[in-house]
Amino acid sequence: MNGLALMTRLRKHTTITGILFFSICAVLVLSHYITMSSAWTQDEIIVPVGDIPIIDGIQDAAWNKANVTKSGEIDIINLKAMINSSYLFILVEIQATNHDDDEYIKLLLSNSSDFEDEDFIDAKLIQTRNFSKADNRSYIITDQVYYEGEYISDNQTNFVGAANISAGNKYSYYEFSIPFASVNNDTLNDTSIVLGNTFALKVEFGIHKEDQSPTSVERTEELLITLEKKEGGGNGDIEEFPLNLKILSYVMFSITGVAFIVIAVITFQSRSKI
Ligand SMILES: [Ca+2]
Ligand SMILES: [Ca+2]
Repeated sequence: MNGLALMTRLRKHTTITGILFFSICAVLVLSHYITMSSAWTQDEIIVPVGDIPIIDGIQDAAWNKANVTKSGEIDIINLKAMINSSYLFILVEIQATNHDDDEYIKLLLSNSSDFEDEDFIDAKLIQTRNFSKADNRSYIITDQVYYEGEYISDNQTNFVGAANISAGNKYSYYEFSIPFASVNNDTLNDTSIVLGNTFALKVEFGIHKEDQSPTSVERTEELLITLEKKEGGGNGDIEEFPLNLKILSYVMFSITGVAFIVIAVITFQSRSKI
């Protein structure tokens, strides 16, 4: 083999190695980006008219009429939402490997579709105690308001909530009944909930033992919920989820990336044969 042939072969190997290295890096970066960004499987949902659930921390049949979305990587958070004429009902299911006796769920509610920190003026907290012990399991509920960078208790709690654990699967359930503005229009401390409007919402999941600071706090990305408003009422058939543009953009980006890599390899191989 002469020097020119050796140089050509070395250049070919270097280029193939470079393309492979670039491809692996691109896949790793892309997969990491998808993991970090895929907060909700549906990050915009229409909240349909459903049934009235019993607020007891148990997932009853009424929730079959709710729309649902999922978040989380290790601790899975399933969120179901539906309305009747006066209340927004939200069920949060936590599929955690190990539940803590002092775990809590806090719903953070924006007064609109805006989702800067200061837009989430309202928080509904369900704090559990002795949660793994069926005999003395309990919970407390607190309405909160965002004030100077933190959530403090409202003067009045304007929602009903309950928490429990399913005996069958050990998941924990947090059930909320939140009144519309027509029932409670406390625009200083609470989100003013109106049919047809879109609200941003986040779910905070953590552990808060008495007289200690919260630990293991996980907060989802924002979820946009639009309260269904049907002309003339009706029983509110569940609507299809809107197209998730974020996930669609990931798929299109991935396909374009793979196509680019294939074209680059074919082009190089064609040149090397000339
Ligand atoms: Ca229930
Ligand atoms: Ca509040």
